[in-house]
Amino acid sequence: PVIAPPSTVDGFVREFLQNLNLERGVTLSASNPNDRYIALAYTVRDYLVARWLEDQRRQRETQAKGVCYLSAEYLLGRQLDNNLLASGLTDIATDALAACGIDIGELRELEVEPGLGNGGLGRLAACFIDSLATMSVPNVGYGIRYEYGIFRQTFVGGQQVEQPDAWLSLGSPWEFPHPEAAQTISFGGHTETYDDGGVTRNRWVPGWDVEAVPYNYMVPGYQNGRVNTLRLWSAKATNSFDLRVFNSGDYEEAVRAQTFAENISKVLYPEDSTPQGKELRLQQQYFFVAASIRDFLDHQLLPDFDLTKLPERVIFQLNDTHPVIAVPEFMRVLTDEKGMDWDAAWAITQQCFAYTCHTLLPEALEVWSVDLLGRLLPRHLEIIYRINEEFLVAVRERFGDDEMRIRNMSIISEFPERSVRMAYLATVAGAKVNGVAELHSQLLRDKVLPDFDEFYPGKFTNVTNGITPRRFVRLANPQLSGLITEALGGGWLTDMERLRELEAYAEDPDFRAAFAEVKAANKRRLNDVLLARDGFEVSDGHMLDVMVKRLHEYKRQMLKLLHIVTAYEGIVSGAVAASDVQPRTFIFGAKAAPGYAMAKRIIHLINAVGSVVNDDPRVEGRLKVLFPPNYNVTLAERLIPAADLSEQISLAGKEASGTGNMKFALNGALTIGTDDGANVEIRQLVGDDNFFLFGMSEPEVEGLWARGYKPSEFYQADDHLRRAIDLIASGAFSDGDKSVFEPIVSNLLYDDRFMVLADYSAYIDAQAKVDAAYADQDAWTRSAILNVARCGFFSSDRSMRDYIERIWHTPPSL
Ligand code: DL6
Repeated sequence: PVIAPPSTVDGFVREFLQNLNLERGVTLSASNPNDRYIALAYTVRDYLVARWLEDQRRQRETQAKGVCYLSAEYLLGRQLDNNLLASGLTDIATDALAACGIDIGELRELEVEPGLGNGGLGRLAACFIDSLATMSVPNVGYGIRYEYGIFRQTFVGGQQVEQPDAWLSLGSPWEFPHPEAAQTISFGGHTETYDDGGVTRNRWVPGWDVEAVPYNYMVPGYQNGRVNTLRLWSAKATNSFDLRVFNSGDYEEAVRAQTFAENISKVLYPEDSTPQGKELRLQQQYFFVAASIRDFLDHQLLPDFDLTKLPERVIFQLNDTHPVIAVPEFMRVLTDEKGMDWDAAWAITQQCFAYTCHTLLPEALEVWSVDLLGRLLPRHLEIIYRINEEFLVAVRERFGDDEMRIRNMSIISEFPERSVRMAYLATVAGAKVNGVAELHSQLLRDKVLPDFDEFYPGKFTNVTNGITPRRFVRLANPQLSGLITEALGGGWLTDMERLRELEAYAEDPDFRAAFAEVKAANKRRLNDVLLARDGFEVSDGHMLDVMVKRLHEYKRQMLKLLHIVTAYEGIVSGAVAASDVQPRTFIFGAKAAPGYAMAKRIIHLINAVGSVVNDDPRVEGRLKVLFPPNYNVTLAERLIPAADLSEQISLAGKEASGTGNMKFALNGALTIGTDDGANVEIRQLVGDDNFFLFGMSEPEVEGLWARGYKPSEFYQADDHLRRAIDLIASGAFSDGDKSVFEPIVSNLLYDDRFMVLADYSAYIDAQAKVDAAYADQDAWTRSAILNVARCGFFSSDRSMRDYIERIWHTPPSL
């Protein structure tokens, strides 16, 4: 048995020094900071590993029902602090390192976060596995160990330039590679029929294969001794070198196959809402789900496991459409490999999968051309055809020969090319389908998949997203956490509804003063971070107005920017005295998909407006625009606790949920937002007095489209709007060159798919209310406290409870 080192400062010191010597091959005095960071990480691992092994042993023995979470993305953030917190070792480790003359804070800063996700979807997966471990629910998270995660963003002349994210270059101490446990994953080839004792069956004769090597990560629960597993797959060539070719002297040819295979897990696709339908992406998707299913069936189950009992043992949760190819793969394994008959296999499949949809944008719903799918996975295409055939027979039985409906519901679409609609396949196969906020789930049923909702009563449900309070409150905001613990005592971090008890404290002037001091301290801390990182200063006395999220037109960073340009134009035109302006610092954080030209132009414009506004003496420093590059989880943890105002301003009906909105509210920022995604629920919980609502509702958006939306009419009708747009068009932010931002201007005036101009005046009015409210600091603080007190609902522990009760039926296994 593995025994954890003693939980004392001495014990920690000994283990740490041993790791420096044995794992890094250096003495303390000869070690460099990276040696020390890695030895520290190994030391923390040493404390967790005994529990991890024990939990795996017990799970194997009890075969309790568990969740296999299939996700192409996990945006984990840094691991060190989280693992120290979970294991209760933070103080011991700090003291132990101090005893060795090392400041643990310096080592913390060396960790490169694994950016294995694009944004909300990947971060949600990371929050969920944290909550499952904290709730002692059996779970393996399965995904891809991309060698390069989300690109590192830099700005050159205000424009985004992408750099590769070589997060593994200094070593990754949190992972356990298992090359000996690699799975062989096949692709290509053809199918054939054969005679199986008088029955004609189909089988796959693949053309090529790769190895999937598992890398295991520990997922410790919060101070409960539980450690679950995250298993990420890395691709390797099956025969690294074809010796024959190598010996013939054709070195290039010999390594070509290796490079080809290893490309599969090379890089994360940096699009979060416009999948490109690239072959490599389908390879990635199949690669990781095939390896995961095989891993589950061959290694997690006992050898004599009765496969008809699978629904009592596992649920595979499909995180968006990326892993949906798992459905035909599971069917293929059960029928072709395990010899189960089709109907029995299908009945099991329909109980073992559930699907979460994370979007309403039609372009984000993945489809794969039949051509490509048939070439890469010919047997899977046959299986999909059969699933569809039987499904459409059932649809006909129910609705008659309504050809329009059949065409609309078919998993195979015919236009613009014959392709497989992965969301439909997931809906047909899944026991449950859920959206990620009340409004989103409603729109999913009513607008995206209405025929399916009618056909499958009870299949659709909602689970509103959540965020882990361990990372986003306790670690990100230690001072606020301390204040809450002083007021409520311990225990709230795993029972966030208890934050309600803070409501009474909102009425206590001493508590309000302490709360305001925490916010001020978080702003000072942010100032230090931004100064060191980017040379930015956060001025005293400024309201911090923050918009951080992926850059996408539907999220409407442009609307935020028009507000800034309006405020600036007011000052420079003399309409408003600078001295009357409420000082504000606007902070943006956003990456644009590298191929998304309009998003990149908007980034350029934000930076351009920033450099003009920040340098204009007429502004008297009362408006400031900061855009720190490379927004990531680490920066979020510093920015969010310092924010006063959270910008959640997507066009109603476009943002599925949002999770940043929850993080801000739980850290005491007030939201200015539309009635979209989880904003709706945040507002319902915190109350209208503590939320700045503006803009069209979803039905109003639909109504305006139906009547015919002409953005130029809004431009003509609104003086402020016209002046702001004219200022951009005049070249004021591009050294007089009118052409630079012309595409943005004409897009707004003549297209404006996301109705920025239609919501502009409501937004400006709401911002005036924000200014007025902020002038009364004490009342603002009271609202901020009420936001914290009333948002416990948005803990991902609650989301997990909802999934468990309504979808998974996987109780804790202690
Ligand atoms: O559910 C997590 C997250 C939501 O909070 C966001 O609202 C949603 O945009 C995001 N979805 C995606 C996938 N595709 N798109 N678009 O990233 O999921």
